[in-house]
Amino acid sequence: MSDLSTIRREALGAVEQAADLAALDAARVAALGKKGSVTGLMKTLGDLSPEQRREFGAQVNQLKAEIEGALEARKSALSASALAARLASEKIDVTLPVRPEAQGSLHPIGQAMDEVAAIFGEMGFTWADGPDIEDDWHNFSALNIPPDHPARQMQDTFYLPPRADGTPMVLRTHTSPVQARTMLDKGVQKMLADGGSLRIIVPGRTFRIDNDATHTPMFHQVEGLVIDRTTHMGHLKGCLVDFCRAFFEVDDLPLRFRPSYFPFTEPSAEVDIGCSWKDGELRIGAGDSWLEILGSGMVHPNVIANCGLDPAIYQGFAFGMGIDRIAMLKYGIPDLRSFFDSDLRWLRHYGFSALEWPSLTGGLGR
Ligand code: 2U9
Repeated sequence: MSDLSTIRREALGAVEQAADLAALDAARVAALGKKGSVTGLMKTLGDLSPEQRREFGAQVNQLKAEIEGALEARKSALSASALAARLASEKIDVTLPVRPEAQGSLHPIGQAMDEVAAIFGEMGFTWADGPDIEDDWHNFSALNIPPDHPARQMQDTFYLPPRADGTPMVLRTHTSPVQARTMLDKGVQKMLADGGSLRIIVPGRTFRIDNDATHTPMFHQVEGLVIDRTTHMGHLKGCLVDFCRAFFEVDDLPLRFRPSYFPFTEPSAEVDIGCSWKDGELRIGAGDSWLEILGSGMVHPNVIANCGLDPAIYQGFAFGMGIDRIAMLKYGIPDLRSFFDSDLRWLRHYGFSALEWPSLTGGLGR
């Protein structure tokens, strides 16, 4: 009897004190396992008289059931507290702000191109692309640049090995061959014949043999072209006035159109914007100085004819500007060559958010 109550106390105590599932299993084995204390009591039953066996057997069975119940209860308690501990330690605060991700930025030249595209996009222009490597006909001849023109000279133009058929090849010296290719396109010619207007801008890389403080051998241009039956010099002026005021974000920006000469336009005009200098700093807007920004003109009838259209029917204007230059002016970047150094500190300083697309309504710059 004293055995029974000692075994009960020890077995239930071990169950109660088990701090984890492993300790609980050890308590189970100690009482109910093959060599356990309760199992040991079961083994003594055979030595008892039938009467004692009935009475003592019932007590041992009851003890066994009691221990099993205690084991089950302790097991649920331990599992519940283990779960509670895990829930507490793995808690996620969904209200915390997200960690900042390292993010790249847009190069000022790409930004300037996107801003220019946003402005001309509002005026109905689409973005046209073409190859960096051109044949001599699209880069020069189509544009009314004669064979002896200085721009064709070896010192100015990167010549590449000729094509298999002997055609001289160049790195394009301007984006103009893209306009020529567009005018030659049969679908575009049909659209014009049906009474439509061609309005494209051509942003892209251009190449000239030139390398000093204000020239790099690779630079960027945006050119534009409008062709239909009625577009005239007044449209050219209105379009470029609107563009310059939108791009430099100065509503009353004065513009000056100066007569000029390009082989591909007649008449031609260079466009200056008003500015002033104070303590060596440039301010764009009405002032006592002028900055040259654009070249422009009415497309030369020879160019219209070279590009497969009848100059007696079609006319229009074209313009061109250096993107690197207008980006330097707008963003206050003093050195042209820094654009192409790939200096990460410079890029972080002058770069633009890749997630904010420039628009006239949403804002052009940062
Ligand atoms: C076609 C017809 C006409 C493109 C034009 C300019 C004037 C011009 C320069 C500005 C500075 C180039 O970046 S720059 O060096 N461009 O002044 N470009 S009109 O005229 C065209 C082009 C293609 C078929």
